[in-house]
Amino acid sequence: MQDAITSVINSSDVQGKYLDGASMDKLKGYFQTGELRVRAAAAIGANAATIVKEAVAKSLLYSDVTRPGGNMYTTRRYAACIRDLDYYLRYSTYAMLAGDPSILDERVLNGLKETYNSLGVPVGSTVQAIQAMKEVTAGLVGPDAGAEMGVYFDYISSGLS
Ligand SMILES: CCC1=C(C)/C(=C/C2=NC(=C\c3[nH]c(/C=C4\NC(=O)[C@H](C)[C@H]4CC)c(C)c3CCC(=O)O)/C(CCC(=O)O)=C2C)NC1=O
Repeated sequence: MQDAITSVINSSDVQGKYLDGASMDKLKGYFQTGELRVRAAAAIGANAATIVKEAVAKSLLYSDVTRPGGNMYTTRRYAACIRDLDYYLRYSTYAMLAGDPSILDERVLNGLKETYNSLGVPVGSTVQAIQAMKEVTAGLVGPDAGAEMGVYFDYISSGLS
């Protein structure tokens, strides 16, 4: 896993150089938003179950996936879906704190599409639910931290699509 600091240092190291202006600006931006990130992570952690519940209500409830024959139908599959959304929220929060999406590639997206396809989990509905979490989260943490979280919700969405 990388973060905003190691990613800038690694790419300077590959060139055998000190950090250039653009790298310094990246780091400055990251440090300046440090408190914002920590505060947002605390708010999300304290409200995770509510975020997931509201996102499900906005996107999946009373749709085809929750009806008999749908992939979320039966308590077991409903619970698996809620658990997946909680993974997406928690790992997006980690990535937001790190300022880097690599943790999503390594721990979430690796092999996920193949798993979903083999189980018939609908990717379109999953992406809708992730986008609903993005809206609900932004409502909770405000537009600046919300936009930062949005980067990682979108990263998972496009990784699945
Ligand atoms: C931390 C990394 C990680 C991820 C991401 C993960 C996802 C993941 N979701 C799964 C299943 C599942 N995922 C869903 C999710 C959904 N179905 C829908 O219709 C909705 C649209 C959607 C929720 C938004 C469902 C219903 C299953 C169970 C499918 C089945 O067994 O038939 C499975 C198969 C094994 C299992 O059931 O536990 C995995 C591996 N596991 C992990 O360890």
